[in-house]
Amino acid sequence: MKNKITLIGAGQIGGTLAHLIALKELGDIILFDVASGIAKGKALDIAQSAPVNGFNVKLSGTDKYEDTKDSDVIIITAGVPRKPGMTRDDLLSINLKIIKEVAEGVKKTSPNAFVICITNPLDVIVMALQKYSNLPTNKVVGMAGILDSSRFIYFLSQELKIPVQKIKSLVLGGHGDSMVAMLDHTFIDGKKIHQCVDEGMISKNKLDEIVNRTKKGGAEIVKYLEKGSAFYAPAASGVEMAESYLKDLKKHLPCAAHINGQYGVKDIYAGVPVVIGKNGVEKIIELKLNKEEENNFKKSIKAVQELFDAAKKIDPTL
Ligand code: TXD
Repeated sequence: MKNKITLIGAGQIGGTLAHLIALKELGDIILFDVASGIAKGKALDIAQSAPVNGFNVKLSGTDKYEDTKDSDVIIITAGVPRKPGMTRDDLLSINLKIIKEVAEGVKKTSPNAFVICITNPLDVIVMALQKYSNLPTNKVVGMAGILDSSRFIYFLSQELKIPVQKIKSLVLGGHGDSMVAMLDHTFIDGKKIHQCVDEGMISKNKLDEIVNRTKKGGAEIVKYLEKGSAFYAPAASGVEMAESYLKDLKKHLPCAAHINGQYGVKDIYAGVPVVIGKNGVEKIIELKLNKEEENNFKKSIKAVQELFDAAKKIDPTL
C-alpha cells in the first residue's frame, strides 16, 4: 500500500516538494491549493516527467479536503511569502487566518497524519496549527532548523573549502533573527569550530559574519528574487523530515517541536534537536549548552513567545 502524501499549498515550495517526493518515490502525492488550477497543473506536469525519470507514483491536484482523506503525511506551505523588506513576523496575521482554515480541514480528514508545517512565521504558525487542530504534539512539527543549519553549513563549507559532508552543526531556537548557531556543537571534519579559529583556519570575525548571514539567509534570497522567497532548500529540508517518518529512519534533526520541560522551556514550539521516526517526533534531544548558547537560546524562546502573544491578540481563541 503506497503512502499518501498531501501538500497543502502548491506554490513554489509545494511544487518543489511534489517533484522531490516523486523522484524519491516516497508515495502518491495530492497537491492541494485554493488555486486548484495551480495544484492540478503542477501535478500533471510532474506526472508527465515519470517516463523520463522512471518514478512510479500517482500525482493529482485538488481544492477539496475530501480528496486528501487519510493522508499519511501532510506538508503545509499554504500562506503568503515575504516581499523584499518584510520580516517573517510581518506575515503573522494573514498566515494565521490561513493556518486556522487548514487546521480545520486536516483535523477533519487526516487526524492520524504526520503534519509538517513550513509556513512562516514558522514557530508561531506551527504552534497555532497544533492548537487549532488539537492533533497530538508529537505528530505536528515545523520545518526551519534543517534549513537554517544547512545554510550555516553551506556558508562554512564555502569559506573553509571543505565539503559540506564533513561539517556538522545545528542552528536552533526560533526561525528568525534570534536563531542560534550552536558553535559548541559545530564540527569541521571532526574538529570543534573553536579549535579551527584558534588554529587560524577561520577568523572569529568571519565566523560571526557567517552566523549573521545565516540569520539573514532568507532575506538575502528574497532580495534577489524580488517576488517570492527561498523554495529549493526549504523543500529539500521538508522532504528529509517526511522521509525519516515514512521510513522510520529515526534521524536526529533540528525541527520546531513542542517543547514541554526540556531546556527549561514549557509548552512552546521552537527549534530543538529531535528524533523523527514512525511515531513522529519520538524524542527531544537535550544538548549540553554552554553559557552563551543557553542565554541565546533563552532569548530566542522569548522572541517566539512574544510573537505568540501577538498571535493571541489577533485570535484570543489560541
Ligand atoms: O524555513 C521555513 N519554514 C521558510 C518558510 C522557508 C521559506 C519560505 N517559508 C514560507 O513558506 C513562506 O514565508 C510562506 O509562508 C510559505 C510558502 O512559501 P511559498 O514560496 O511556497 O509561497 P507561494 O509560492 O505563494 O505558495 C503558497 C501557496 C499559494 O499557491 C496559495 O494559493 C496557497 O499557498 N494558499 C492556500 N492553499 C490552501 N489553503 C489556503 N487557505 C491557502 N491560502 C493560500
